[in-house]
Amino acid sequence: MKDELGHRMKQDYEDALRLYLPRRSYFVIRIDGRGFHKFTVGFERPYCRPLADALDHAALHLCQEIIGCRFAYGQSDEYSFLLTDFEQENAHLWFDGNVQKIVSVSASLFTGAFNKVFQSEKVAAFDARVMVISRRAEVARYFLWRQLDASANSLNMLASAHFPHKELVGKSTAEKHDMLHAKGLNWAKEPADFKRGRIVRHTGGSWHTDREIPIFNREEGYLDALIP
Ligand SMILES: Nc1nc2c(ncn2[C@@H]2O[C@H](COP(=O)(O)OP(=O)(O)O)[C@@H](O)[C@H]2O)c(=O)[nH]1
Ligand SMILES: [Mg+2]
Repeated sequence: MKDELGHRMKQDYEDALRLYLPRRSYFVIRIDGRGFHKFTVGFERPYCRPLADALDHAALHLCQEIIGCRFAYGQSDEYSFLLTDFEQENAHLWFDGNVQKIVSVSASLFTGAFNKVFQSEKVAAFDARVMVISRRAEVARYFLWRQLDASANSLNMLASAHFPHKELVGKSTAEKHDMLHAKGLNWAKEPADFKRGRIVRHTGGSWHTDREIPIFNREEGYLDALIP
């Protein structure tokens, strides 16, 4: 009775929403802080280094856990992980590509690792999504897109640390740069990781964070060496 009931429950309800990734492709898992505009109230502006360090720690932890992880890219309150499963004929895909497992375990591992090292009264939460990108050139464009977002975010963060919100609404990128220059501030002189983001990569047998990464579309060799 119990076995029969369990079989029917699984088949009728669990299996109905079991979704699998296709095999032999590129996959990106993106983790993003939930409601971080609120979670970060009172944090250092424009750049909160303890926040970035805790995100890097969590990303490093997840890179070690994900089967087939190639590298990760992080900026603001997010991290993207590239996975592949085509380098060997019998390569394994994490959780056999079970989408619900992949996103829920990714989010919980990242969330747990972050909260363990980040000193705060509040509990941070992260969501996760997974996507399939079949073309290699599109994978590079995905990471370029996130890096362009890092540059735009860091300019906005720097500007909002020095000007009230109402003075910034409707201002273009060039105008924000001009406003900062007028106060003797230069976005270009800000730290590279704040402007461009960070990479977690596997070198010399272990995972490391690279905080001095180039602009992806200026030094194409950098991403080219990371994407299989
Ligand atoms: N003070 C501070 N806030 C940050 C930093 N990095 C990210 N944030 C905040 O995190 C938010 C992340 O944006 P987004 O994911 O779009 O918003 P969310 O939906 O509220 O998580 C930004 O709007 C900032 O408010 C930082 O270094 N310092
Ligand atoms: Mg967020």
